[in-house]
Amino acid sequence: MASRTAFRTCPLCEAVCGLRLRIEDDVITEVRGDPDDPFSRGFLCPKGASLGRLDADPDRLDAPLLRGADGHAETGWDEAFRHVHTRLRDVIDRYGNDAVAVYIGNPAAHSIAGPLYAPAVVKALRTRNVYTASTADQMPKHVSSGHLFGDPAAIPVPDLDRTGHLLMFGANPLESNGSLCSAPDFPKRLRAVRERGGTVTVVDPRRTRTADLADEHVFLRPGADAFLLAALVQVLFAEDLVAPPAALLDRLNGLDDVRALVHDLTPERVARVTGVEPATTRRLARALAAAPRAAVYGRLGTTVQAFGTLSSWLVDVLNIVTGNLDRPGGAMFARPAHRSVHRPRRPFATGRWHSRVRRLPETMGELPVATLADEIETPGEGRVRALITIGGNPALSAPNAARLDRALATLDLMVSVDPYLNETTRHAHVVLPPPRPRQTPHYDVALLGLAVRNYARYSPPVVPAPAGRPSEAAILARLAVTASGLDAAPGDLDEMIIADTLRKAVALPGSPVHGRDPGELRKALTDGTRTEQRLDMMLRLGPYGDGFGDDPSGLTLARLRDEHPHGIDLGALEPRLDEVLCTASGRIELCPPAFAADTGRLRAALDAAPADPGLVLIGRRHLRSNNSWLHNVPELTGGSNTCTLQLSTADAGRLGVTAGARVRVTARTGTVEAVAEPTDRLMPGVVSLPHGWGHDRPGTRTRVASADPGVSVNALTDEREIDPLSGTAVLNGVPVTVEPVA
Ligand SMILES: Nc1nc2c(c(=O)[nH]1)N[C@H]1C(S)=C(S)[C@@H](COP(=O)(O)OP(=O)(O)OC[C@H]3O[C@@H](n4cnc5c(=O)[nH]c(N)nc54)[C@H](O)[C@@H]3O)O[C@H]1N2
Ligand SMILES: Nc1nc2c(c(=O)[nH]1)N[C@H]1C(S)=C(S)[C@@H](COP(=O)(O)OP(=O)(O)OC[C@H]3O[C@@H](n4cnc5c(=O)[nH]c(N)nc54)[C@H](O)[C@@H]3O)O[C@H]1N2
Ligand code: SF4
Ligand SMILES: [Mo]
Repeated sequence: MASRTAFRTCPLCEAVCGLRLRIEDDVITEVRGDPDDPFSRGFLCPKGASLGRLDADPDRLDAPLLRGADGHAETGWDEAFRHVHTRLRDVIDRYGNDAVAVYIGNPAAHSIAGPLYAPAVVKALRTRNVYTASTADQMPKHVSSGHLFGDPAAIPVPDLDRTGHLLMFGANPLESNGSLCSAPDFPKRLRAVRERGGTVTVVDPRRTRTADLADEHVFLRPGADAFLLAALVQVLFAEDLVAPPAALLDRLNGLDDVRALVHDLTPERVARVTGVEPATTRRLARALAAAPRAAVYGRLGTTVQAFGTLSSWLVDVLNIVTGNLDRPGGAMFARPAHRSVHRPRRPFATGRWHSRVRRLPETMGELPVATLADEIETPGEGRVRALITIGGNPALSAPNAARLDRALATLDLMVSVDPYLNETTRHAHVVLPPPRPRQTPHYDVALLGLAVRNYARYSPPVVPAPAGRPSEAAILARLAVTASGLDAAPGDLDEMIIADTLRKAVALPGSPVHGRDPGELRKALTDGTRTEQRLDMMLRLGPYGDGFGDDPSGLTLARLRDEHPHGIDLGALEPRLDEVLCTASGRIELCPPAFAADTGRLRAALDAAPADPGLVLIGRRHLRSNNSWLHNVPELTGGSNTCTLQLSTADAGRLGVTAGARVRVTARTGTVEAVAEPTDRLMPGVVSLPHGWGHDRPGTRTRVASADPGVSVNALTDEREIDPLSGTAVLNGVPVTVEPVA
């Protein structure tokens, strides 16, 4: 048996760990952490360890599927694309471009193909109906950064390895391995903060495993982050603890506006909604101000809630007013190797168009996934009749997903680029499956800009895809060409993108290729596939690149791949605010008018808060799970990874619910039944269901997942509830009732 070792990045979560694979007869037979990866240094979690089993999953699709009267049947690639072409043209000709919607899911952010080719599909369709998982996730952070810094992609990360004080809101990296903060072995990095004498504080309605590791855990009512964060800012101003260094102050507009805005949001006033003792709030604020190197970090708990944008903004307000933005040990901007610092910038704005039915504003070219069902169901001009999904499972992941699931069944055409026939893709008329992970190249275009060290790694495919099997990049390129209606080859798309990028780069003063001939530069890109050539171009134009010969020792794809197969460490994060800032004023806009206006809604919610808010539901992530699609790997199922309703022991006693009993959970949108798990880890008044379950639908082909289906938490979430500034779904803090099942 031919056995060899291969290296690649784990594509499963944001921690971007390096893997060492044993390959026998072209199959992955063992997965270890890559000890020579300078960033992950051999770390591996159970999900990464099971990549071989995921890769070999017999339920993965090996050929395109066409839906007929008797369900889905395999077909050839040409036949599948002919079908897409004919039916897509038909919808566009009859109803116009906006009748075709796109939904791009989470795995599209964990590949080369997603970031480099999904935008081309969107562009080719010329539709306003663009949806992604971002509006069920991190969009508030983009909107916040867009307004504050001018660039929605400029999201500062906590400088984990150097901070002396970490204040975390709504993040559970011991299960999730971190998000909007790529840090392999996040747990070890957190422990190290304490080992070097620093402190870690976790603010969460649930005492998580991350909270266990912290110095302090503070219970906070779901959805109340903005109130607590505003009170922290208020204390800093009131106690004269606001002291940004002169260099930061010089780049700041709106400091006094923020002071005025929060002046009355005292710890005492907000305590009735936060559930946090005023003395605790004051102590947290003082400790943050006193720490020489501190970072505030907020994640999913702070974004998928009614005040997601205000919370995301106030996290950075705290980092800025305490002088911790853009300094070692504080909140810093990564400098990814593939993103040129010389690029054309457009002013950031949201609401450049609105959704048809609910008039919700566009953010980053997207409409809220919370309104996709409205756009499919509501008659009239511009109604969505066709949907293309790329690596997404909105039939489980979207708010009120049960409604969306029903709506998907009514589409004239649905096309899914996805390796599984699951809850979403079962509705697809055509399923286009990408090859297996071992046959797929990898570079983290989307995640390396959020890493706690500057780092890059390229993984070529470990084994070639079978003959005739297109890569995901090739599938998306062909889909883009098909959607455009142009008579072009998929490779023409790459050529157009390369030409366009080079043309802009040579025109930009300061760029390493300013003034050069784009045709000559194109000729220098000879390495590998066209996808690899595009990556080579990005790296060479990037901050460590060779500038197409300008700096002969600089990075190229060949150098990264051949000389650094375990990845390259490009150093600790460095201050780079001036490189990042691109607001119209050239300064940080600390108090954007839209955010100031939204504090009116915050105050109204404070005044209207009932004395007894009843039970509210939050989500939960398990270490051996990944959103909706790892439940099909036998090694990862069972044990603690089960779909139970957690509730506080106090509430369980009050409701007469014992461990293992069945309970019925009811919200405006629906009802589910689950097994109860009373725990002292949840604050009274809060219940929790993990997300990504509900694998009991007919017509799917995920046999392991279907055997232990669980229930969908998104049968209970409400598509009407969004954070208006970002269109992001409110997935936490959902009002529910719980009763024992007789
Ligand atoms: N094992 C595993 N890893 C994953 C995933 C997975 O499904 N499984 N998913 C990946 C994805 S897509 C993402 S986006 C990341 C998410 O990464 P994290 O943000 O770390 O994810 P969660 O574990 O959902 O943590 C959110 C925390 O917020 C708390 N919370 C809920 N509501 C509130 C609130 O209103 N305020 C506050 N302060 N806290 C609240 C929850 O109790 C929970 O502990 O994880 C990624 N990694
Ligand atoms: N109630 C509640 N809802 C939530 C959340 C929550 O915490 N609570 N979390 C939200 C968050 S953070 C997120 S990111 C979203 C996720 O929402 P989605 O992205 O819609 O859902 P996933 O479960 O990540 O689905 C991934 C899909 O991609 C497919 N896939 C896997 N690998 C590949 C690949 O290589 N290529 C392609 N093309 N497809 C692939 C899988 O088969 C699956 O169909 O869910 C959100 N929904
Ligand atoms: S932490 Fe994330 S990237 Fe690392 S091995 Fe686990 S799933 Fe893969
Ligand atoms: Mo996510």
